[in-house]
Amino acid sequence: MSAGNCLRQRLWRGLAITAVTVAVSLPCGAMAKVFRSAETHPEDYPTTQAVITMGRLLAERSGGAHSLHVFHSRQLGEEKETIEQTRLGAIDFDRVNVAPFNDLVPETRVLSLPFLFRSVEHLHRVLDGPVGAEILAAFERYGFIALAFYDSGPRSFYTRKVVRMLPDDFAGLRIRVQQSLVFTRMIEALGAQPRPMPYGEVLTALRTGIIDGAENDWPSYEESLHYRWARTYILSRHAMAPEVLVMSKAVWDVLDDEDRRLIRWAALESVAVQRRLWAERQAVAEERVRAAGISVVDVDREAMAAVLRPRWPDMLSDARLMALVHRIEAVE
Ligand code: GTR
Repeated sequence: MSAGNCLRQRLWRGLAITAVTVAVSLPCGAMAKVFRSAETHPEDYPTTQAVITMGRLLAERSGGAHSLHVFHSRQLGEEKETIEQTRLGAIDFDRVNVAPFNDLVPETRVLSLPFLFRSVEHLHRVLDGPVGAEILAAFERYGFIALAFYDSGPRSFYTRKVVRMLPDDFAGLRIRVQQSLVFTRMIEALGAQPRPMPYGEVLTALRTGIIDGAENDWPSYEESLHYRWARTYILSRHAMAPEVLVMSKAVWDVLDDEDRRLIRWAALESVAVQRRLWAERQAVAEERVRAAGISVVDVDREAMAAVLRPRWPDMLSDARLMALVHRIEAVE
């Protein structure tokens, strides 16, 4: 296509999408694209809305040349599957939790460790600082460009039967975890039986009694309807594994520099949106499940931490990663 045609085509696209096309930011030769992004949660969920926001920014700033469609509610599959599809380039973007990445990208294991982050502020300082940047950069070796971390609240256990003492009351219980070695070993260390399975299978497993419990943050516990079957929410707040937005390196590699800059910029812009929506959603989700009559149980978090922290090396199963842990601990 000639440069003139290319420019005209972009302008028309831009005009069709935005009322005022300020600039045609794509250099000629760059390809217009409708990106596909995978998401496990429904459309109104904070992570989904953040990626939709990112797509809107991308469309606006590319003069309408690019757009992004979020396939929410697991339309493209469960997280392990979408990760693989993204690695292959069949899916362009993927928003998942770091836990299903733990086996593939070892550095992410550190972020899943129990009782590592002291507070949400501590987590943000780590993710927004050099350690966060290093972990994002580590994805590239495995076929992904990691663009941003999103918030996920502290994860707590929830069970079908009433559990009061952790770890004592946990012995033998079948607890669903994400498909991650860190979480699997954590459950073993608590004397329970880990049942790694995809998110979309948990509701049926709880309903039919195949598992006795699971663990997640307030918004997931509410949105997934797990609270209807696992009526005891135990405030263990044992992990804060964040969400991550990645892009397929196979797709990234054929983009030009301007598109890459645009994508990085739009992804970072969406972080503030996600954090705000997340804080709101957490409060609403907690309120809804409490109103639905679940029992909320306090636990001795110190006792749990005393059992789990010495097991970190085992959960990481890579001695090199302890250096990252120490750097995180040292972040004020
Ligand atoms: C949620 C997370 C999802 C998914 C889910 C799970 O907190 O937002 O991406 O990983 O947990 O437990 O599978």
